[in-house]
Amino acid sequence: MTTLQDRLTQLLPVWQNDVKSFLSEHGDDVISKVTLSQAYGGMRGVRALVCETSLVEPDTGLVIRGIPVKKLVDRLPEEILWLLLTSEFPDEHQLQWLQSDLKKRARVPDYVWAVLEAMPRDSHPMCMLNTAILCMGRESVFHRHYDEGLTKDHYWGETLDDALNLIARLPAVAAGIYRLRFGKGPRILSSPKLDWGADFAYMLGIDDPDGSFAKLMRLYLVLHSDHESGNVSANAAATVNSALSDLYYALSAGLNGLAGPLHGLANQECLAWVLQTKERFGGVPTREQLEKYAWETLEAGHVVPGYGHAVLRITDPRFDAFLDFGKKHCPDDEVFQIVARVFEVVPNVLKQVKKIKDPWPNVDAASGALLWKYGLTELSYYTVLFSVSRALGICAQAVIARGMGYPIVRPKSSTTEWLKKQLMRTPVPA
Ligand code: AMX
Repeated sequence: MTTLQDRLTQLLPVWQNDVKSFLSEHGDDVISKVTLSQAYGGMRGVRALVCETSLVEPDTGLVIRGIPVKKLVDRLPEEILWLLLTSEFPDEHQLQWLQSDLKKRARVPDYVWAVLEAMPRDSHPMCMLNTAILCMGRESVFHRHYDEGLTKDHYWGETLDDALNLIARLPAVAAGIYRLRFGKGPRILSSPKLDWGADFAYMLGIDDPDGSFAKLMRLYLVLHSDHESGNVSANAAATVNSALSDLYYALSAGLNGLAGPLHGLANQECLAWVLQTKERFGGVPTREQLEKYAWETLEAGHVVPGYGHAVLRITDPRFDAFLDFGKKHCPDDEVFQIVARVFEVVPNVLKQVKKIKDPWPNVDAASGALLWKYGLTELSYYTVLFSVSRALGICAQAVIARGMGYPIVRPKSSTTEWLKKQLMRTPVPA
């Protein structure tokens, strides 16, 4: 039976040689140009990064290692982790190995709980999660071995060790934060029999008589796992990783970015917006009421959370997957019904605002309603769930970056003065 370490030892030299010969033939070819608007506009659309784990094109949405995300909805998050890292699904033995390896690494050190318990009670759960990740950094295998003189060809193996340790512990850390921060009672210990996603659901302590909350968590963890490398969290993590900071620093950097309302925090804001409409209209609003409310939001200078995307120009397939789950498991739930109705109304409103490039729902537009239905009603916790999932992609990208020997990230910046000198130069007469 091959372990992840064995398989990557076989695959990495093949990938390295492939890229080496590709570069030697095409190293000077141009793949993108940069306009002044792009330089000022968050580099939108500039193709200047390489990411092997996934691809997001405007008209298709997330594709993980060549497979559209819609075809991955019945897979376990552990299978996705293996896929992200190796470009293959694990066979039955490999999956069992990965699951038992994660179990062996899952114990959260006591000092993490002591630090979390010492934090002010009103700390944001994302701040608690990132604090926990950073304080576990003292255990970084990469860091320790780097200090002992680790050579470059071994960087990826130690980073994989860090990745597996982090991924193994994150569900327990995140569930512990939930129970501590929201007064849910003592921590629930991991169950040795459960898979990674179901165990997370179990440790949260949400009532789940028919097992459908565990199903939702698995789906949630698969859908948020990766979204190529240009988004704020992946990009921040990759940049920090490129400095050979250990994965605890890199993951934390990425998740600090995920905590922003234009990125991962949008799921919290989106459900808040949906609940406001419910309260204001005393139940499921009519289409007319929703349309009016959407305009009011825009006219007040706010975004409609859960809608729009920097890359996508279609309904996010991850939103579709959540909508399908809701239709199956809670079609009569009022909050879910509002989410479905918002989808019927809001794109038509946003289409009328010229500057908005994507009027369609993104992944955050539906997930909160489903969590709410299962009694996970603490909105400020939602980005922590997103984080546990996104750690899969961020960690996989970091291992591959180290395995491929990518250099430190260092794009060039310019001042407005320099740009003006370049672009406003009086043309030389012919
Ligand atoms: N509601 C109102 N205005 C919106 C909007 C929305 N849903 N989506 C875009 N706009 C506005 C932008 O704020 C921007 O206005 P400005 O020029 O006055 O600053 C203008 O339309 C052009 O934006 P864009 O090119 O269409 O999008 P972008 O790439 O700059 O931003 C995003 C993308 C996601 C930040 C934006 O659509 C947004 O703020 N959406 C709501 C928040 C949200 O759902 N975020 C989650 C995204 C997915 C994720 O990371 N989890």
